[in-house]
Amino acid sequence: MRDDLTVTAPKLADAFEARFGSPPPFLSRAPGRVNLIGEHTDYNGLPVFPMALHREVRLAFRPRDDGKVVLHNTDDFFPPVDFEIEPAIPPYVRGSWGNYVKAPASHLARRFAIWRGFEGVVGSDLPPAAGLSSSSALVNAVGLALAWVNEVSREARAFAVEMADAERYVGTQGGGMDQAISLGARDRCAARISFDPLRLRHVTVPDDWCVIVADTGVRAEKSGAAQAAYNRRRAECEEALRIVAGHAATSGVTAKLATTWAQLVGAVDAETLVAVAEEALERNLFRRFRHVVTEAARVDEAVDRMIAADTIGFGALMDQSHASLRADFLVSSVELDELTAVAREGGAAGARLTGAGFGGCIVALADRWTVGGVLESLVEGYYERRDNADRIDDRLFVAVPSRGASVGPFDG
Ligand code: NG1
Repeated sequence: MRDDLTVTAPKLADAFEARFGSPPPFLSRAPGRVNLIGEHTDYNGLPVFPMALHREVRLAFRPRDDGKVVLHNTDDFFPPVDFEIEPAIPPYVRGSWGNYVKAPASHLARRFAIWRGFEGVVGSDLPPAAGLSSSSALVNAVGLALAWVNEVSREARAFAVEMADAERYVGTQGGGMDQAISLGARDRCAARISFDPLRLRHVTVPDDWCVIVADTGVRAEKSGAAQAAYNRRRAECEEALRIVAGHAATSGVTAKLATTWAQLVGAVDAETLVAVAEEALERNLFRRFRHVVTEAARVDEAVDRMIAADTIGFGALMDQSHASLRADFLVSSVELDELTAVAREGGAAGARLTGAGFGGCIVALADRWTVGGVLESLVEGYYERRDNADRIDDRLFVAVPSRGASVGPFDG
């Protein structure tokens, strides 16, 4: 059985000292995230609306005088990694956690000619492969440690673009949401993130909102089968865009040919676009297209609902998002559908899968009066029924909107 996920600063410092013989001088940390709405839109250059979690990856480290990276994990399940920094670092076998360490090293060596390595210990209280971006948090924490020891600029937005690029080393053609929110989040806020250029609009989460995260317990390893499914969705979206943009231009719906989703969505309202797409696309591509266009519209609507502290309205958009991800984008699962249904029955204003899907977590919205009932329903209606209620605090928690990543002296 895996170790307790909690990694306190003293525990991390002890692990470092036991390994390297003196206290750690530096710490980098990067939070995971829960995406409130806007799924499978980021790699299409359309907005998303996530918030950073209070759960994070923490890395205690000290610089080396050579180009080696030596990194131990507080969880013995993950073997130590040890490699030389160079512009094209050969990856470990597919699925190794060490590839998320090599990803920023390889990228920063190529982009900024970094040469100095570090040694350290990393720990995390984020469940892995659960759609909470543990992978991007790790990439960010390692990237920040490398930038720190090599004196590379770490301005959040520019660094997020680099880290999004860096993570593609592992083979997933992801968008930039996870790296951006993990680096750029503000305390107590969610952020509407738009792309090309990357921008974050911070929106305070109403005080009495409770964002519940519940893990199905089914891993969605994006280094495994889910990676191919994810990359296929991305390719389908590109093809759907190309066909619909062509059709819209030749039929006079747009004045000129749109080459990006943002141009197309900016030029024509969602309803008209869906009608054009229905004529131009075969059934599967049409469903992918409809999800992307309607989800982008829901993101902007959701930002307004949050500003208005309209819990019911925001929840309804979450439900619509889940329905669209299930029926049109085909990334839900029996467990995700069941967990969202139990959350709604327990009184949640809305619930949806969060992250890429294929397993992992759901996010549900409640307020301080309904949260107790929702949590109870989830325990009784899902976890206990599946005999899955051990370590419940790691599977089911209320997320605290938290600040983005940082790096500096260990006790700083
Ligand atoms: P997960 O699998 O939840 O970390 C992935 C992508 C995001 C985004 C979502 C779907 C990576 C690192 N993350 O998130 O960019 O596309 O799926 O909205 O590839």
